[in-house]
Amino acid sequence: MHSSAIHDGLRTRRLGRPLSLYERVGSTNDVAREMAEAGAPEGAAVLAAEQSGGRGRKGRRWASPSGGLWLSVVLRPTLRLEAWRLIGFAAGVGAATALESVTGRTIQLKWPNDLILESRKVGGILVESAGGVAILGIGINVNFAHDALPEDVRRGATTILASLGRSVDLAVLTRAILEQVEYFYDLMQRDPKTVLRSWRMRSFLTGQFVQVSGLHTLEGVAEDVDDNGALLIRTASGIQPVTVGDVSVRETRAS
Ligand code: BT5
Repeated sequence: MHSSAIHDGLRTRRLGRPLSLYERVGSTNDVAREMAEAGAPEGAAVLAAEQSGGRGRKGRRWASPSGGLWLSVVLRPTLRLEAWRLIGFAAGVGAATALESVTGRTIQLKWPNDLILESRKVGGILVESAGGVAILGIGINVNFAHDALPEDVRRGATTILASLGRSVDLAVLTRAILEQVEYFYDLMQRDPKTVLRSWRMRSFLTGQFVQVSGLHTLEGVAEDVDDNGALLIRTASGIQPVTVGDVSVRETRAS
């Protein structure tokens, strides 16, 4: 793909300007970080056909075979530091809106950063901040078969091709993502409550009995996400806000 395939008709002011395309990189977040250190403006973006060292949170591996959408964007937010954690929520709402418009399927969001299609993970978001810059990474399993994923992630994961039974146009999807993420990122700086309201409407966990492993392990019913982006869990000893951690849905409530 040539970058003009994405640029032609791109309706953003900053995101994707410029956009660098690569066949294969280690991690697009590392390439974007280097671009930011060399002075790239807010919105500069990197898209790779394949990543050999894609990563998730806490250094976890992110499988990135050819046919996926592996994108990173340089952001230079002028937010209070506490508000930086909302970047991932704005990006989640934007990416979900875009993916939904291109596929016609409902996309949910699983706290803190997963895109969910038919109860399985179809994408993830990784925000890495340092030195006044946030690198926003978005990964979506698009045009590759389910068995192109490593065996240990298959059970909880899906791809657009596997779910729809057809490919989608990556240039169209990339454009939609840049446009929607820009919209919700800008909205977040003016009106974070509205972004969080949109996030809650897509929440996969709300009402489910979950187990959280983070600083502490706890179990309870996921109630809501508060205005700081914390997940609220109703436990036997009351509502507990969770700011970091991983959540799994429990099939049955432990008695
Ligand atoms: C994430 O982390 O979900 C964030 C993923 C961000 C990937 C993008 S791609 C562009 C940019 N460049 C990068 O190097 N990264 C970003 P986390 O919540 O920590 O989830 C990681 C876990 O998801 C792994 O431990 C696996 O269990 C599972 N996993 C790995 N690859 C997957 C895939 N392709 N699809 C679904 N699940 C996957």
